[in-house]
Amino acid sequence: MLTARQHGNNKRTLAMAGLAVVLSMIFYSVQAQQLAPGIKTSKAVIDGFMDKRFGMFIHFGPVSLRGTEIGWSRGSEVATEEYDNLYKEFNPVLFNADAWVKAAKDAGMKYVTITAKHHDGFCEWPTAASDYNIMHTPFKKDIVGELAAACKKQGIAFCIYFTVLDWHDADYPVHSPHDSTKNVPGNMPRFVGTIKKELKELITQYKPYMLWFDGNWEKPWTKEYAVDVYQYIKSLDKNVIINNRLGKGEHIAFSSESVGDYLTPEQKVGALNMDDPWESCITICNQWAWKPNDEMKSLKQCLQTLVKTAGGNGNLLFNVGPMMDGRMEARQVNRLKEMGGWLKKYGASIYGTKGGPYYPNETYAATRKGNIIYLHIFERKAATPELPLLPGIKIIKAHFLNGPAVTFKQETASPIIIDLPKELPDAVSSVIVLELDKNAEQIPVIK
Ligand code: FHN
Repeated sequence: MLTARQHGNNKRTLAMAGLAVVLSMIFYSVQAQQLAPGIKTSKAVIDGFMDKRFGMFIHFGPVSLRGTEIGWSRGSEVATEEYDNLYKEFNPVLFNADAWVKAAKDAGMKYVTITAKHHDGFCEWPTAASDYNIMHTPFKKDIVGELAAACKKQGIAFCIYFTVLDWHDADYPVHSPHDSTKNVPGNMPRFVGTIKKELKELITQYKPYMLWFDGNWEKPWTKEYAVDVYQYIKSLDKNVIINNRLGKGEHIAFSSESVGDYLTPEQKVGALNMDDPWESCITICNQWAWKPNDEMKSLKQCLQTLVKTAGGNGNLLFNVGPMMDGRMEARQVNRLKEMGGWLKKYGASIYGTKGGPYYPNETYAATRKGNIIYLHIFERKAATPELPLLPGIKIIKAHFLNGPAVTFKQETASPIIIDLPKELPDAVSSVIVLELDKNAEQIPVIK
């Protein structure tokens, strides 16, 4: 039986808690929906990111024990209770951060992005925010920390994937994308506090070059939260790059709802865009997390995806899903090595270039740097392919990159004709260097 004083205390506690929620709602609702001036990541930092052109995405977690999709298979192919207890048997004893980073470097990748926390809420670093983390598995090693250290040691940029939706956290009101009866009232102000705590750990302990946010499409997440979190992140590190999935709205175009530095088309090559920075995220197989015998893309598909992405003025974040024991599949590592072999020969036509001036198509794509256009020929559909004319620009000479001269015809009012040899130097993508009499980067894009 409560005494009058206890009863009074309880009422005061409840009133205080209610007041705290109301105040936080007022804070978010009146807080400027725009970022404070001068807080955006600088153009110089973004330009440096875009020069890298090619990164590794890694989707990994206890779900690899089932070979089903990370997050999404929770409560569908894998019962929620079973999914949420996989961590108790998660023991990727063959995880070797140096080997993962080497695989990325051998592929010619310049950055690595790991799922530190996906929608299932499992944290791959020893967070103080919850016990649902790697230190409470049989493995007990900091996957995020070891990967960060390996990236630093091997001179490749370390990046972190972090989701703003967490179907496992009781404070996040959506508990399943498959069954809304499982959803709960939650407590978003407290949830945002938790993710700020997690982000502070990740940013201060591992110093990521870029934060790849995800999960911005569900109702509980708002632009106000996104502005608050973006500004909070910038208070910790003004140079960390943040993708546009922190804010609301589309992934492939900026809008008034956007918060973040670059666009994120998914599972497709983004459209040619010389104004907004963008990065396509695409899987080397079909699933993001590891799936036994998943269909893997051919070298032609992989390389032409990279070239078309660069041709569109974008980056490619190419995903692998390591197996439950911590190894990447040998076939995926080999495919990446083949990509690296091509980039060793022709990387000058990808890294540090701009896309265009021609729109990529099924026959060719173009990148450019200084007074050079790199023309990427995917296949010899015609002996003499035509290029739209370049008004006021003269091609001084043409040759295969690291190869023989190429004959061409350029007349004032006609398309440019390239004379291809019977055999192209590369079966997947051959690169022709067009040396111009003017700066190629100033040419307006040409349909
Ligand atoms: O739901 C996620 C998905 O699991 C994966 O992480 C991709 C990667 O871009 N993003 C979301 C789907 O858009």
